[in-house]
Amino acid sequence: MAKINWFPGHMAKSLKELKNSISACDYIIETCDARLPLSSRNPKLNKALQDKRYMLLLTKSDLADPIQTAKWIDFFLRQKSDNLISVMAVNSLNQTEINKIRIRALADNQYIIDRAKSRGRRIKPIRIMINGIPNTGKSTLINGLIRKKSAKVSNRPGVTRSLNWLRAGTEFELLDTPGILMPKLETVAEQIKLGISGAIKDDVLPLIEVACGLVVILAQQYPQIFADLYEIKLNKEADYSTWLTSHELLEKIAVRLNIIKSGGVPDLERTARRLLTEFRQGKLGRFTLEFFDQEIVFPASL
Ligand SMILES: Nc1nc2c(ncn2[C@@H]2O[C@H](COP(=O)(O)OP(=O)(O)OP(=O)(O)O)[C@@H](O)[C@H]2O)c(=O)[nH]1
Ligand SMILES: [Mg+2]
Repeated sequence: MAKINWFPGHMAKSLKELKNSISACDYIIETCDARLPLSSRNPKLNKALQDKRYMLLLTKSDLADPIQTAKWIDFFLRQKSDNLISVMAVNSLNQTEINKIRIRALADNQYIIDRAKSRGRRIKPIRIMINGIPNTGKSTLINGLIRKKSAKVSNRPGVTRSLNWLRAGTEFELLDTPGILMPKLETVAEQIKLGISGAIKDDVLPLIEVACGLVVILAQQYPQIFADLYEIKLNKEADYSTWLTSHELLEKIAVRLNIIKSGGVPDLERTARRLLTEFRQGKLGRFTLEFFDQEIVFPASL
């Protein structure tokens, strides 16, 4: 799989602006995708902002495997530090869950309110920067916290293109920021997982390979779903970590869904698109793509 490089101009510009804005913020909420909590973090960005206290928020938890999400929260809680104050998971489409985030963010910053009170100063809203890689639900979270559809949201990555302050009542001022990916993605596995999750623009992705990557993960971690969703029985002897076997499985799915080109050939491009769309919408079920206690074996480069 060729190296993907998707670091458009607005990301480079925003990275600089984020560094400049950080001193005006009291706290950070870093969003990452609950289905791939390591690969969906940007170490470069975190290094630039490292001195601020922050909450790590695993978003889209309604799409992730709940058992694995609980394990990941535990994993990050064990890494708590002076800066990493809270670790939570959220379905940002659910207002009750958003309210829990609001309460935790207030509690984490109560000391600022207490300090202002003790000095007889006016209590100002807590200023929170929301950052994270593209499409991890930053703008959605902000709209939930301010209870208005003010920030633009879309199922495509790279929608927010500039920094934008929004007021949430008297409690918070929230800085919506553009999602910033790493300029270079290191491994095939990382590219595949980010591609599946929707963090990289589909136009720059080899969709068939990404869909094969999804098949590889599902066949290793959730093999039962092939029978449940497509009535395909996996061969227990087969090695589903290769491009060849995953291609074959994708072809079987195409046949099963009757996605066929003229001449009776399975249409892999359309099948890949359909599989990825349904996965991202949660229509296939709740799945995690990355496991802290198990390695997925991915195909080597093509
Ligand atoms: N199922 C589910 N979908 C979510 C959740 N949070 C956000 N979304 C969806 O994810 C997509 C991306 O959300 P945005 O809020 O635009 O993401 P963003 O991080 O602001 O993206 P950029 O501005 O491109 O960096 C939208 O289709 C949202 O509806 C969640 O917790 N669960
Ligand atoms: Mg956004």
